[in-house]
Amino acid sequence: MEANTDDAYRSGYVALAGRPNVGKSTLLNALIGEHLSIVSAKAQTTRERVSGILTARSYQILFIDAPGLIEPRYALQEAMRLAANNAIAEADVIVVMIDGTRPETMPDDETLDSLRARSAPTLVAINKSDLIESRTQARLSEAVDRLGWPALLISATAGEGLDALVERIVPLLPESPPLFPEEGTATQPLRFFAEEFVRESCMDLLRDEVPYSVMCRVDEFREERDPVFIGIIIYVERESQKGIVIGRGGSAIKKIGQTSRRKIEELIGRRVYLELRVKVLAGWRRRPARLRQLGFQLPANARGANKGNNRPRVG
Ligand SMILES: Nc1nc2c(ncn2[C@@H]2O[C@H](COP(=O)(O)OP(=O)(O)OP(=O)(O)O)[C@@H](O)[C@H]2O)c(=O)[nH]1
Ligand SMILES: [Mg+2]
Repeated sequence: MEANTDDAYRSGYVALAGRPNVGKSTLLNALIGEHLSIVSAKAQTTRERVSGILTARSYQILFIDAPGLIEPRYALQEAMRLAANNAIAEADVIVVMIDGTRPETMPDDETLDSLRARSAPTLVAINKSDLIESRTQARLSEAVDRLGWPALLISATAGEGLDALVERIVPLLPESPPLFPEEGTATQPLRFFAEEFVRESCMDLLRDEVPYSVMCRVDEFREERDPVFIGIIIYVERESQKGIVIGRGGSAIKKIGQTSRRKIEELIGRRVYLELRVKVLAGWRRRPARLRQLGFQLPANARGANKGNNRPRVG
């Protein structure tokens, strides 16, 4: 992709902002050409920002895939919303994504106001163009017109419109030498990806509330061994969920291990021995202090387990 027509080298941060499930992570992966950010058919998959670097002869873009823009109802969602807000606050260019098959996946008015207040160059990417039906067209055009930003149709899964999107972004970036090394696409450590790939398999293979109660943490990582030894703890919130993650005779955890090991091996290009263990960390999603210990950044006034509306809610 070569989009810059003037001589200046351009480089900057581009935030992918949008409601859950509109395809932000799929787009990040498609733009970078690697599986960096986990994707699932379920909403609220991404919990922390994931960055990918796209380097070309005349520009370098750091794309930030962030959690979906949600109305937080408990502590983990507050951390997710903060991560999304921070990505928007740091961006040189904002790409607001909507799911073209569901015009109602527009960010809410308050969010739109705060995006406008940022007054950063903003584009709208209408995703899932491969699925948009003609009867949705009118409603979609009306919704997009109301946004008032230039809009492009894309399909992250089919790879359509992605070159055009990059071509629109590049002239909006500041003139700057590359901000990151020119080789390499990821900015996060291997451990992060190992944890995320196990969680992605959990999102795929487990149902209802269970995948939302899963959190993965590496507790042993031995790169000097062959195969590389990676020990990961899968935390759940309740004893009953532990049984579900393990499955009858260990069948579920075996499947989770097989699928995630393959993804980790592909990323690091080496054979991996993956050891998974399941532990209960009671109600971790609703406990701000616990979440901070686990490395999540929360707003100063994050609500605790007994305050506010803490009904479990997904999607
Ligand atoms: N048909 C079609 N499906 C898509 C497209 N882009 C993404 N999807 C699907 O949409 C679902 C959600 O994709 P994600 O990339 O996880 O969405 P997200 O916006 O990152 O979601 P959160 O992390 O929950 O905020 C997945 O099942 C994707 O395969 C597209 O262009 N066309
Ligand atoms: Mg995502």
